[in-house]
Amino acid sequence: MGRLVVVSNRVAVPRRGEVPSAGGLAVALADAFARRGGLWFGWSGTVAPDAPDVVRRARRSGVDYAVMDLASSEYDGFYLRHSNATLWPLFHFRLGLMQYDRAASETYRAVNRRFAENLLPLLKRDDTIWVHDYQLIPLGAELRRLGARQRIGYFHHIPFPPWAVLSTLPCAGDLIRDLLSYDLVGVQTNRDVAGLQDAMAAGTGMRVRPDGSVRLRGRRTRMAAFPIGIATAEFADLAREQAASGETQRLVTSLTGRSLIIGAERLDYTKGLPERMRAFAALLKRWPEHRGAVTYLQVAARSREDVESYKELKREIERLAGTINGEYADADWTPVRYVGRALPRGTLAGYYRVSHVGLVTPVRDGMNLVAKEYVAAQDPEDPGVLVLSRFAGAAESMPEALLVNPLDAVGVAEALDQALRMPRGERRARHAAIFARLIERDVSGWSADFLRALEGDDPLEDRPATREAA
Ligand code: GDG
Repeated sequence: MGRLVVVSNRVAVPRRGEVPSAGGLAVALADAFARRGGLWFGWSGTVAPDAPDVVRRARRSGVDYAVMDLASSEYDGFYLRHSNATLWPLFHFRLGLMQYDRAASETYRAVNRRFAENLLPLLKRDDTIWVHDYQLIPLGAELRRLGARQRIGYFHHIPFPPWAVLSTLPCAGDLIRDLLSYDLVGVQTNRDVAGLQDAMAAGTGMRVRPDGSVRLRGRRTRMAAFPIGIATAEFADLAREQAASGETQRLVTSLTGRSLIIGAERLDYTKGLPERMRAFAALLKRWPEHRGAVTYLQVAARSREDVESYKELKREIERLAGTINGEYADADWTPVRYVGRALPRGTLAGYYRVSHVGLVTPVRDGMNLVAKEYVAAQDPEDPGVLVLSRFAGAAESMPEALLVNPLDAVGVAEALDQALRMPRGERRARHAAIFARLIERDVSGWSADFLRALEGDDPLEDRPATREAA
């Protein structure tokens, strides 16, 4: 078996002796790297006015890392503009927020070409290459252009919209044709497979075969769903330990017996934060018995602050939190507690465990790992209730959560009211069903499934589009 070569936009090289960061891709790939060794290639995170075109190498815990810097103009065109202000809103169905700039789309392609040129000399003939996410869609095509013959797979972490949405991007045809350079294109859910196949058929005019593949000049590109999971058992252990910590107990004491609703995410307009604040306000307005009886804690980690729409979002959420508190607070009760920065992973795990409701209501999300972490963190004997947007990929495998439309403030408020009153027996039954699935389909299973399919021993024809639907 050859090496695994992973390419992702941002690569955090662990410091010497440091354990790779908990959560994220590092955990998902740890098993595969440990089994077969490998190389992780991508952007270092450093921006320099005229970044020299060099690749820096490091070896940590059996994994080779190779990273390159971006020049300021590349960071602007490739990252800030085309990736974050064009593709991110487009793939999340937010056409009103999408900005398009021809020069930035050319820089996006040029950076993908430079990634390919720098990666090619590091490759061995029997490597398996796994490319991650929308910043790098053209990378497979650029590698093929340079002669790469290895198996190359692509996993798309965010939603895949149908052609009617995707085609609003002037260069959509190029992007969809780029996908034909991969042997396998993985997405999160059945809904995304449908979007991808629709875009593939309409954008290229090619026929999608019943097995979910297309063929072009002797290459077969397969398309299937691989719903990403979390390190379920580890997160459950972490939450159990942290619940007893002084920090978590301080939170519990501060609630003075009130119920806790919790939300935590990157501050991003896809996560539905203003909509969620309005839903909480609707709960207090329509069900006065919850006034003074429930506290809503929202953690919003700063993200992409160089992009204008993110600055506006931050101001809007701060205004909404202030308005709700101004209207409903008492001298001894603040309805909304807003923390505008990231908290340590363990702290969040402990907070999830002592809360009564997890409120996860993105307006669109590829999967949403917070929903999975929230369920994993609960005490199985007395679990909290997950209120989840039906537009998160996670909803496809969590029918026992209270599924809501995040745009319907009153509907979300009804679900909150139901969650706050739910009897313990029902909470336990709903939690047990979801938790069993999270254990069965955890993150190491996800990467193993994808690689098995990419390397050919898994006939996708023999199974439904997602195993979770089986
Ligand atoms: C993309 C897709 C897809 C959040 N706040 C804090 C914190 N987090 C952690 C969570 C979770 C991770 O960040 C976020 O993952 P999500 O899946 O929720 O969202 P994205 O960052 O948008 O990720 C998404 C994912 O890729 C994987 O394929 O599910 O749909 O958009 O692990 O716990 N961590 C800490 N402090 C915080 O305040 N430490």
